[in-house]
Amino acid sequence: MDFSLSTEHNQIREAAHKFAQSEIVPGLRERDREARSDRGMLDKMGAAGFLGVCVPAKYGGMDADYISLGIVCEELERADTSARVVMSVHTGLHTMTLMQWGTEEQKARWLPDLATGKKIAGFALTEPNAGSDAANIRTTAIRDGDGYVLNGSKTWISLANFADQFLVIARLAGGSEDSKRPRYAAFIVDRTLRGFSSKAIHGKLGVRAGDTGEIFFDNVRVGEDCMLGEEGDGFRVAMSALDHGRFTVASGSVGIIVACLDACTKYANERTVGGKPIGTKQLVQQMIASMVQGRDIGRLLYYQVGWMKNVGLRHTREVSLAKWTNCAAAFDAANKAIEIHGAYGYADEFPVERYFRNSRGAVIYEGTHEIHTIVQAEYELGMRADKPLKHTLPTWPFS
Ligand code: COS
Repeated sequence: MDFSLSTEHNQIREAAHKFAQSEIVPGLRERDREARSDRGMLDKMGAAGFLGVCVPAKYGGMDADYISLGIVCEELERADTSARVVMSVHTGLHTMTLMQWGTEEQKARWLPDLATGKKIAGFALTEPNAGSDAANIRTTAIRDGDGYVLNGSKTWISLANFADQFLVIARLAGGSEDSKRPRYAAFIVDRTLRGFSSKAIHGKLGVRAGDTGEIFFDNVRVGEDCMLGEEGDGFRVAMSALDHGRFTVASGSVGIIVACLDACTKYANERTVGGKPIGTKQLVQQMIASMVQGRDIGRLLYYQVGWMKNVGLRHTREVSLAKWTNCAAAFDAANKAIEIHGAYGYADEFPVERYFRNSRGAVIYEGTHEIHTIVQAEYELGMRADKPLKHTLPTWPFS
C-alpha cells in the first residue's frame, strides 16, 4: 500500500492553488454579495487545463489521473465553491460520464471541446418532484423517426444559463411509459436546439457566485446519435454520473475545511483575550483539532476513491461514504470557524460566513445526508449490492 502522492499530484495542487489565488479570489466577496457569476472564469479554467484534467491526451485533456481531479477540486473549493461546482458538473457529471458511456464516435465528437473548455457542459437529472427520488422524473422522450422529442423541465441545474450542452435524463414515453417499470434514456442536448430555454434561480443561501437555474424542453428534437447508452440505460447513466459528481463534491469539501483552518489558525494566533492568543484556549484548540480530523479523514476517503477509479474498481459505496462524511465535516468545520471568529465570523469581512453558507448546499445536493446514511446502512445489512457495470470509466494510465 502506497499513500504517497506523486510529483505530478503536487504540481497540480500547486497550479490549482495559484490559479485560485489569481483568478478566483480577486473580486469574490463582491460577486458573492451581488450574486453575480463570472462566465470568464470558466474560460480561464478551460485554458488552464483543469476542465480536462482527467481526460486522455488523445482528446485534448491533461491526461492526469482521477486523484488529480480530486486535488483540483480541493484547491478550487478552498477558494470558492462556485469554481468547484464547475468541475463537478462539467468534468465529473458530464465529461466523465461521456468517457464511461460514449461510443468512440461520441467521444471524438464532444470530448475535445469539453476538455479544453471550448464548450461548457451541465447535468440535468433533478426535477421539481424528483430529487432524492430520482426515478420519479417526468421529462419525457418520445421516439420520432431517427430521433427523440423531449418535453419537460429540470431544476437546480448548475450552469443552467452558461452551459452549451447538458446530459439530460428523460423517461421514455410511448410503449413502455405505462409499464410497471419505467424506462429511461440519457441524451446530450445542445442548448441551441429549438424549444430549449433556461431561467436563473435567485435568492440562494450559498454558492451565490455560481450560476444555477431551471431548464425547459418544449418539443426539443434530439438525434438518436445524441443518446448515451441504449434505451433503458438512462437511470444507470445517471447513477454512474453521480459516482463521478460525488467524488468532486467529497474532495471539494476537504477544500472548505482547509480554508476554515487557514482562516482560523491565523485568527486564533492573532486575536488575544486577556493578553494571550485565543489559540492557547483549550476549547478553541478542540475546534481546530476537529477540523484537522475532518481534513485528514476526508483526504484519505477521497484519495481511496480516486485510486479505485484509476484501477477500475466499482466504488459506488465508497464514494457515497466519502461524500456523506466530507460534506458533514465541512459544514461542521465552517460552523466552528464562525464560533472561533465570534461576531467577526457573522459578517463578510471574514470569509468564514461564506464557507458556512456554501458548505450547507453540499449536504443536500448529489444525494442528501439522509440518502447516503440509508445507502451505507443498506450495503452493510446486505440489502444493497453492486453488480458489474455495463460500461466502465477508462482506467488510468490511459492507453
Ligand atoms: N452505476 C451504474 N449503474 C448503477 C449505479 C451506478 N453507480 N447505481 C445503480 N445503478 C443501476 C443498478 O444496477 C440498477 O440497474 P438494474 O436496473 O439493471 O438493476 C439501477 O441502476 C437502479 O439502481 P438501484 O436499484 O440502486 O436504484 P434505487 O432506486 O435503489 O436508488 C437511490 C435509490 C436513493 C440510491 C437513488 O435514487 C439516489 O441515489 N438518489 C439520490 C439522487 C441524487 O443524488 N440526486 C441529486 C442529484 S444532484 S446532481
